[in-house]
Amino acid sequence: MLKEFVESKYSKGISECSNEELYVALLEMTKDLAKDKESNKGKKKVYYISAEFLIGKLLSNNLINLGIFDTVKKELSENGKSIYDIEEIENEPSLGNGGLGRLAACFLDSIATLGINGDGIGINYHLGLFKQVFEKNLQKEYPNPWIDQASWLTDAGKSYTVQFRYHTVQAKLFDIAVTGYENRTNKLHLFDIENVDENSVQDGISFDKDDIEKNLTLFLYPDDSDEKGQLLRIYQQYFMVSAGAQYILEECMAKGSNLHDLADYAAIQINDTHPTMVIPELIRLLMEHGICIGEAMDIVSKTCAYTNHTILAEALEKWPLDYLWKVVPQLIPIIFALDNEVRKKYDDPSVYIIDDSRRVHMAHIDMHYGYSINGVAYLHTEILKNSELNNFYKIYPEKFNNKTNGITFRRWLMHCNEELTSLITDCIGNGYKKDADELEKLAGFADDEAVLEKLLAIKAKKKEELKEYLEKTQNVTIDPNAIFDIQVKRLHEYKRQQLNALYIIHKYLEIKGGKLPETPITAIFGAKAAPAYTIAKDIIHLILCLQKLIEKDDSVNPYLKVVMVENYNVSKAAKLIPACDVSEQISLASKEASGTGNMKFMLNGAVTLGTLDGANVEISDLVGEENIYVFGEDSDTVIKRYEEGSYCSKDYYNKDEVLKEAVDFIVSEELLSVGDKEHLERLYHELLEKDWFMTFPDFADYIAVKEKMFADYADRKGWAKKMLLNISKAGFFSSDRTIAEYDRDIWKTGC
Ligand code: 26V
Repeated sequence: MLKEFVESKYSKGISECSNEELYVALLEMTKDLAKDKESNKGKKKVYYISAEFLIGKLLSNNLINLGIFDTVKKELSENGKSIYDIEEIENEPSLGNGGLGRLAACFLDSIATLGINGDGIGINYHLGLFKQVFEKNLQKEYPNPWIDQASWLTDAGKSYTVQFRYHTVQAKLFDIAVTGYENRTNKLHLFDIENVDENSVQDGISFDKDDIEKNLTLFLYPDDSDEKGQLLRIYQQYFMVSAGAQYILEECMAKGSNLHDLADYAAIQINDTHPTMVIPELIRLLMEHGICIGEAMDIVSKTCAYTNHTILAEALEKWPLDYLWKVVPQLIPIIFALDNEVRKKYDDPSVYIIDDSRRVHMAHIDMHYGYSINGVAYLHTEILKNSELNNFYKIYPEKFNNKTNGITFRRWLMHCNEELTSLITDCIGNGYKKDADELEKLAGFADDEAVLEKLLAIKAKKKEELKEYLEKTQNVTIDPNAIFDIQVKRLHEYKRQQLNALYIIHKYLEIKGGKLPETPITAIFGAKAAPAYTIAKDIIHLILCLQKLIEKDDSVNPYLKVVMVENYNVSKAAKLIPACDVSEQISLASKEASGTGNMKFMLNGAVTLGTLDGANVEISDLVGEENIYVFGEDSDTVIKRYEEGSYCSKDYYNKDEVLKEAVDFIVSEELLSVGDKEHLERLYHELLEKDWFMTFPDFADYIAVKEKMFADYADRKGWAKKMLLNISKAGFFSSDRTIAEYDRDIWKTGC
């Protein structure tokens, strides 16, 4: 099939083409095949609107979904070419920060796979998230361009006018085909301005934030620690929702909507608060179509639904009214009208949209004027209902619902772990690829020695592959016989990479003191820190310093290694996750809304070491206590301690010698000999004087449970059984299940 395409495009055979030529041919061929599966079926459409879609590389994913991956792979290899080499040519679009954006990408895959009529709406960032480079044991940020001549973007030939106070821009529409697994093709609509200047970036990732007409879609979430950054973010958000809303209305009207019945044609899912301005913008546009404000509010309230992805107060957007006034004055009267309605009905200032400091609470707009409010894991939704959003829950109990996150098995099993996919298929057949619940059947093999042996052999192979990859890309050597203990996710204090680092210090000191681990340990990290997040960058510095210190100490490195993977992204995740033994999910209980990495690891046969937070709670319930290692205080204890304001990290430090020793090591002579005083001292003081995310109270338990886990690892059969049971219970975390629930309870498309 590829042969004919290549011959007509290049007038030569596959074997004579370069990998670059083959990549372009495959890209074009895939686009054609995807187009054939586009569908107009369905009156009602879901519009999943999100500032982030962390789609990652698309070639193999699309080949799998179109059902031609194996054929293409074979055809290439018969001609001396490798699909894996060709995959490397593709630039990774980093159009997201982390879990939230990756979730949106998994959801698009599942929406198409389930045959639901649903598209994504977002922004075509030219440089996406920054590229992380380590220099002098510190994170440095560089631009990360991804759009080449040949790309997945298709110019849709449409544009919409978006009006700002001081600028008017054209929002050009580009589409990316979203292939469903053996099903229809949907679309990801990405809006862009016409004249982005990719070369205007100077010195790392700084650029002129005033030059809106050139820079609006240049970067994903540019540093918003200052006013200009925040204004640019408001520009980006309004740009996305205004163009998106115009597109939605146009499409619905073309299908016969008279706009009064918009809710019969559209369900708009607002992914976190970034797209919230779609609510006042739709009202404004409906009014332009002659609908009065009262009815417009009503129509929009039946069309929009909101997903909350965090309980961290600092992450909930509150835009100063003055900033909105500077960028989108046309929305101000509508926002006031929305606030007035709320004030008429409720006496409680905590549910007002505009607060006393003239800040607009974006989530409040969503909750009053959306018909559904969902959290992303059982515990998260309970916390929203009972504490964080309790005032809203009291008003609108019927709007609250839970939709535990999920991941697409096409990327996070079939693509990243072909060997495991084959083993599962040999055991239980192909059905689980479309009906993830069928994975349960695997539990029937828990005592099958041959299957357990094969499972261990696959893990060993993936570890060997990771070793080779890290040697090639980062020039570090790891021991494939060590326990691969992996924590990969954004760097944030609440995720507590610092707790893992304290364990490493503790282990280092033990080894120095002559107490050697039974099995060597390789601790692997991957994490980007927000450019302006000082302490997060200090934690990266600490980990890199530990890596250096241990690397050059031959008395320690046969037993313990640390590797910080540079520029952690979707492609690297696909290499790291299948090779993992121990999945670190150690956030402070109550703070991680769900997590989705935890699910990917589980599906690939890693065993979780975690707190009872986010979806870990559900993982724990499903696999049972034999097959997960839980430690730390529970969310009720943590929430209570915050309420009391009673936490004092020094009390723990003074009481616990082992903890004190580990913390003090951060500013020891040894570490300062490889590290930077300012960074290490700042982190040391932060922990000792604040430790806002309470690592110290969980330290002793973390060490005890981790030791138990490592001891259990030595019983290879017993461990393999845990791996198998984890895989067998992962079906619940398929995003197909999540999306089926969204459609059943919220969107009701009837597809
Ligand atoms: C954003 C920020 C921004 C500024 C300061 C601190 C801070 C802390 C957290 C966040 C996260 C915002 C929303 C988000 O990305 N949530 C993630 O959504 C995932 C998909 O639902 C979920 O699995 C993660 O647990 C959740 O953190």
